[in-house]
Amino acid sequence: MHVPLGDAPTNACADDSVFEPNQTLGTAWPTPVGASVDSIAIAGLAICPASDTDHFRVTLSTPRSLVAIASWDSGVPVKLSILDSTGSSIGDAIAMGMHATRICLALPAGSSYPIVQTGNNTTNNYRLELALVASCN
Ligand SMILES: [Ca+2]
Repeated sequence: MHVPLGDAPTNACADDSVFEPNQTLGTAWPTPVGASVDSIAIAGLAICPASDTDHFRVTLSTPRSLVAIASWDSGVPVKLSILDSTGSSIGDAIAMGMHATRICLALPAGSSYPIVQTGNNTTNNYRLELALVASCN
């Protein structure tokens, strides 16, 4: 969703309109991970407005393990989860230090959806890293 200037909160939200709208599974931003690359790092993302939830899609031709890390410079933590193709959560990231949260999960072939939100009615900017790895062990 592109937020009109008049509705923007007072802190500066990064402009991630190139990835928006991505509020739903159906509008999830299709990452190249699993297709043309094994990893990607995206900066300049924002949970903004506070009700924002960002969906990203990873589509695999064979089962792979995925590391997903969301990180931020200051402010409230963001929450990172991975949804399956039906929209059910299959894993939640856990804190990695004060300014990042991480999950490694074995994914099936097909589409899975890393999602990011704050979940506490606040905004924040963040970065997202996704990387296919040999194993989570
Ligand atoms: Ca966003």
